Amino acid sequence: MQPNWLAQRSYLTPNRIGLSYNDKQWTFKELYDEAVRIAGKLASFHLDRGDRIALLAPSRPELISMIYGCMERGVEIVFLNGRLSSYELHYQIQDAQVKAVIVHEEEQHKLPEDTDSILFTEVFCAEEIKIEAVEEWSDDATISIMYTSGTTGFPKGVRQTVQNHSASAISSVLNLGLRDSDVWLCTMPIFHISGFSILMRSLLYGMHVRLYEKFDAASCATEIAEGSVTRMSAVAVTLERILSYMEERGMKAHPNFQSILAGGGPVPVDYLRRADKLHLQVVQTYGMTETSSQTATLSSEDAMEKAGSAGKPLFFNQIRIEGAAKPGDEGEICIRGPHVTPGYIGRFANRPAMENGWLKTGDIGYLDEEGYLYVIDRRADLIISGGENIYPAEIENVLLAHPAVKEAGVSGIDDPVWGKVPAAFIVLKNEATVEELLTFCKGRLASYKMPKKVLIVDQLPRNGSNKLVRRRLTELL
Ligand code: S0N
Ligand code: AMP
Ligand code: MG
Ligand code: MG
Ligand code: MG
Repeated sequence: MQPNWLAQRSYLTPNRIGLSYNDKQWTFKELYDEAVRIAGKLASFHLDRGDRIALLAPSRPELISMIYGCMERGVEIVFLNGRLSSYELHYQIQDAQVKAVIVHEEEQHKLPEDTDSILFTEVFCAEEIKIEAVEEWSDDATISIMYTSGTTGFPKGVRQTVQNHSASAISSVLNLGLRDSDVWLCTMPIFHISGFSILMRSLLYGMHVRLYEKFDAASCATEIAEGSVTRMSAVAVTLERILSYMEERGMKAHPNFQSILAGGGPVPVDYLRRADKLHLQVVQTYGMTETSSQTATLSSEDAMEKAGSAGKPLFFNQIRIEGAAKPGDEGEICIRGPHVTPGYIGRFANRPAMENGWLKTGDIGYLDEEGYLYVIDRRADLIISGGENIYPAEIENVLLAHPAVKEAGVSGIDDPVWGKVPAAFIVLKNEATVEELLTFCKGRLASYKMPKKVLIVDQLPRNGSNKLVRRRLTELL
């Protein structure tokens, strides 16, 4: 058991700032009092402990209030990615069997038409029912559920428990350190673990989160140069935008600023060199939804010598390379630790996340002589575009549903802006234009998943057993 984090944080450091947004700020006591009020309002919708809801909203203070209110009430939160199509959201809402979808009015239009939803304003204006305070949380209670796309094209809902989040936050701080003056800039989507983990760290450390609704290079660069924030999380694309902005204006990182935690995909080594010139420390990390964020992290003093590495495991975590006999041998990266999810919900509820206690990530990598991890290839065909994951099968399934399409294969191609983007290779059985195919995909796929190139071909590369060989698709370009 653990004490209710919201109550404990408010009890320990009531007057510290827990959140700021534009020119407004809130203490941990204010955040907790609001969470208690919202928990009472949620009760008036018959949302009880252990129930599951889905949440869709922009990253604004009212989202944070709603999240903390849900945590206070003890309801499991399924985070919906606001970039997804209504078709994709429909799948997740159905799969998660949620009791309610709570949606910010501005994003209601993104939901499938038949969705029964509760608006943010309805919750905020509801009658507050007096409920008994929950003093303790059990370690295996699920706080959050995030969908991560899968090789089959069917995304899996990953459970993230009290233990997962606390283990992750504690490991992180043992590695990065903490000062009273730390302020973590959060521009990452809260519906991804890259963003939500910042809130969990805030509650456990008593740390101020500076929230932005959207990533904006100018504001980030200014905060970094002024030292008004001390940490931030980024993916390669956002890191690059900050670097360019600062370089163009001759800006340097303020000595108060500690580091940028960069992950969600590989970070080009050249960015680290550019960051160094701006006195900006970049800490590379390897993490995922199934591990509630960081598993391995490379300290900035090792950044140049071990360029390209994702570092060593955090204190409670272990990394093993499947089948590797000696350092340098490549194989599947397997992870063990208290931060690893106990498993999935919905249609994957019966599929264990771990094998003999180890999470098999599907990523390929190796450990060098000193035990530094190098991630060399994404899990089975995964395309990472600007930190958003895309599985070829998701796009292929949609294309195959078009009456003119006989076969479809999707593969990632290099892109100067997003890192990788999807390209589709199609064999037709009836006539259709590329425009028709793209229009068909539009309502069904998030726009970042739309194929950036579509090629009509005579046949797709297949192996002896007639299986599509995605890696050879780009030879058709
Ligand atoms: C890069 C971002 C900020 C780009 O968004 P931006 O610039 O705000 O775009 P919009 O104005 O919304 O849209 C304009 C057009 O651009 C398209 N678009 C947007 N994003 C993408 C994309 N990623 N790929 C391709 N196209 C994109 C829009 O569709 C729109 O096009 P049209 O006009 O055609 O509709 C944004 O993408 C972003 O925030 N990316 C990061 C997402 C993220 O957080 N990923 C990490 C997920 N992984 C994890 O959470 C696990 C790892 C982890 O925990 C971690 C990761 C990083 C750092 C730390 C950690 C940690 O361990 O703590
Ligand atoms: P997600 O579950 O959506 O958070 O995606 C996690 C995936 O992103 C991992 O399984 C890796 O494929 C990839 N990834 C995360 N961090 C890194 C990194 N530092 N280097 C290379 N790939 C990474
Ligand atoms: Mg994912
Ligand atoms: Mg951030
Ligand atoms: Mg990702």
